[in-house]
Amino acid sequence: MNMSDLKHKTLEEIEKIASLQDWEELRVAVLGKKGSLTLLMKELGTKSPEERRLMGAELNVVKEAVTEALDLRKHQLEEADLDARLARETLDVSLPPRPFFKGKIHPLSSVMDQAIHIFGQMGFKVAEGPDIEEDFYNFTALNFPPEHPARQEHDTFYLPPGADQQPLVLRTHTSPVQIRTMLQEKPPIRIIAPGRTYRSDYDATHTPMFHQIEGLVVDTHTHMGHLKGCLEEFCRLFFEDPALKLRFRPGYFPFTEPSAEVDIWWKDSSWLEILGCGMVHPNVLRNCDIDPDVYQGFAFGMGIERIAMLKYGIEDLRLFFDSDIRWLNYYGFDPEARE
Ligand code: 2NL
Repeated sequence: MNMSDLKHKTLEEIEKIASLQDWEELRVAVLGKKGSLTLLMKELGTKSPEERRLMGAELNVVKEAVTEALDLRKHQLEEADLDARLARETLDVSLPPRPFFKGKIHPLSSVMDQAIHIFGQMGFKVAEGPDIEEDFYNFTALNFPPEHPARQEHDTFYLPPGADQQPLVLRTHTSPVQIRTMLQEKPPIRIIAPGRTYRSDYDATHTPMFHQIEGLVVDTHTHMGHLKGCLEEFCRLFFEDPALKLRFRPGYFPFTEPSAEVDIWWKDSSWLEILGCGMVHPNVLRNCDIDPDVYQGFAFGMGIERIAMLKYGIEDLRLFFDSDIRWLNYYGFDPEARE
């Protein structure tokens, strides 16, 4: 077959290719290792220089034309393939989505985060400490007398003493975190201590594990006005009511003097107690090597469960810890929601 016939025959065949598979077969038959054009190229070596020059030039022209025709046909076949697929595959946008389950943030975690955020904006830093505490940090340093009822086996979870024979307890409040901070850092101190706390109590309004946030400010001119302003600001921001009314009643804690209980005026109907506070007792400051003639402090403590129940109308404390996924789905918070 002469060169011109080969060219026309091949171009005709390319024109007739109907599938990408056929295309690949033809390419191999023409341009592959043993393809018709390849073999002709190889034959050049056996020709005289004169013939080689003439045939070589001709062959190159044929190869170029064939290659170009192959490329074009491949492109056409791919386009046709895609068109066929687009016509065949349709997307039914009316199909219902598959159900998917998104986790929720536990209301206690959310309330804790909210409180930390508010106090953070006021300049408080978060301090943390161990859940298992030494008796000294949990009671003694906080001016609890040895015979105080809270120290009784009955109310506090005691653990076998540690290596140094110090009695160990599950902390009954987060105050020991603040004792540790006062022993380690010099005033001015402005911290909150959020975390788990434990008391041997279980009924409709008490669980053996619960959560607290305590706050502590120690500086040279700290007074009750600062305490009242700080708590009023917190309560108004937390309960999202800029006009929320607060009432400070006299109270008693071994670690503050004077001490106060704070109530908020709730839903135009009644006073509700939400936290306790006071000026840090001079004995507590002394126990932490802080001179009460130079420094004063205010402190407060509140139960996270309590303020969460009030804010979100959660009726039963025990539901917080039942791990009922339906409850969590209802009362929990969307982790993707942004304020
Ligand atoms: C409450 C009352 C309170 C404190 C906690 C505190 C901590 C130190 C020194 C002095 Cl280191 N006071 N904490 C003070 C007053 C009240 O908690 O009803 N908590 C749920």
